[in-house]
Amino acid sequence: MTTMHTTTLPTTDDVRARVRDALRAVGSTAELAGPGEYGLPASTPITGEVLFTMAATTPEQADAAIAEAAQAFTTWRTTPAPVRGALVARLGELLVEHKADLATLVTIEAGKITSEALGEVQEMIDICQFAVGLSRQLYGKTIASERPGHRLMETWHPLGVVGVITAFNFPVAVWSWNTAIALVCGDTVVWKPSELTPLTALACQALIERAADDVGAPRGVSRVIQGDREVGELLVDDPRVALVSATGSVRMGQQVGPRVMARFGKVLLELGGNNAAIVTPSADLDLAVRAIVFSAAGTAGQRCTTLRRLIVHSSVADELVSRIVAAYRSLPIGDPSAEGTLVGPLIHETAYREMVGALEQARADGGEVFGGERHDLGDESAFYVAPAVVRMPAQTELVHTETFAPILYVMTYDDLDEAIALNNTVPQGLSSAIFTTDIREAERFMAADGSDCGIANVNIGTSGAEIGGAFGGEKHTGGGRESGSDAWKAYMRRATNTINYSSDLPLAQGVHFG
Ligand code: UN1
Repeated sequence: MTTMHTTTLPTTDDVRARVRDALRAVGSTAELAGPGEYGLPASTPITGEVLFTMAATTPEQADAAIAEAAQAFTTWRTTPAPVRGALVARLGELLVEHKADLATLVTIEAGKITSEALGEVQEMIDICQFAVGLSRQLYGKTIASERPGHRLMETWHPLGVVGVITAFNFPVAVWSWNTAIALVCGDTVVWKPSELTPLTALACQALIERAADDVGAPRGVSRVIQGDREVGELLVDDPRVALVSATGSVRMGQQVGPRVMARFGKVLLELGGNNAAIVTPSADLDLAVRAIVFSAAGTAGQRCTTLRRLIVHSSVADELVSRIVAAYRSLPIGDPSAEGTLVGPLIHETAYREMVGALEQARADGGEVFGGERHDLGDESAFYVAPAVVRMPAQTELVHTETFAPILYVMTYDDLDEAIALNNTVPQGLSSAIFTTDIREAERFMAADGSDCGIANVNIGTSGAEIGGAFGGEKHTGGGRESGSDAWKAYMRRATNTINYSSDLPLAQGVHFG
């Protein structure tokens, strides 16, 4: 594949200057030192180089951050929810004002193209608006009591400190999904961002502190701690942290989940995906090709919702694959901050090595690989690759594994039951889609014996969900739900109240006692 996009990469010094400007604009006063000075490097996949270094949070500082959040909780939990909403409303305003600054940092740290980086910040603005409305809608139920003169009801109360652990690929949106909802629910937050994206975290922290100052909320409502895995483990093991909401790999979730549960903390896990789309003979192929290319090659294949498997009816497979390969050939690959680029870099060399390894295995399994080669843009430590399409003879063991890179495996089917079985026969259960104009097929896909994923779409791709729905998936994806719908319930505790307004004491279930 010979996609040529003639952007040259910016110099690392140029990228550094953009970071300084963006951080200054959002009001961050964080100290940034040169490479080699401190333990926590801030790099960019655009050139693959270290931009700055920062001091990682020490265990003592992390302890103090959790203590501050726990202290803030003692007043925040009784602050009326609509007043809490005012803080999130202010955060939303600041995000509107600084949308471009934050998107610049997302592009620099995560390598997202500008449009997708702006979209990620828009997702933050959207969740803030949702959460502000929610701050007046934290409804409980009133339930019919079996006893005369009694009333049963549910009340929802804040949980405590929420530990938020996020991944590099959505360095700001996932923090905001958790934080906006947690704050209106009366919780306070301590955030451990990916060690690959410390700069965007500094910017978010500056904005939430400004918002807190502007509305008179304690800064302790939202703290950030930075560093590698050990720093995150402090949240996982701390009994003051009531809920750990973690986004990342299945392996990470397998460690975090049991550790939090062992101390009877709550967990909300949003882990790997291995998302498939079924393309039926009745599908609108023009629409399907556009949706598939965005879902599979967008964000250079580095979303948890990225389309990784295509299950195509054998009657349309050849045509569909050749149209996808042709579309892939025209995708401009290069500097994600340059206009017109559609595919930016992989996050680091390890991601590239994993992609190469998966493609080698695919060939060994009898797969036919289109694309996947590295693009040399003059910087050895940056990893730009052409997205790959692989026609597989079967859904092998390899296809059951999530490789966080732009590889789309294509399998064929003849019968819809077989296609749905292929969709479901992977350990992960995040997102899925069907392309069809046949209502029976669409409904079947969404029925109880259809897709087993948390997201099951019709005639749109697997990625790019709106914040209004609950986001998350089943099986190895972890079962958690974040952002919209009633996902807020995971951030609160429920009390069932039975109120006796009679002067008798009837016992439930007809029990007589004395
Ligand atoms: C993720 O990749 O962790 O649905 C989140 C989407 C985005 C969120 C992805 N709204 O693709």
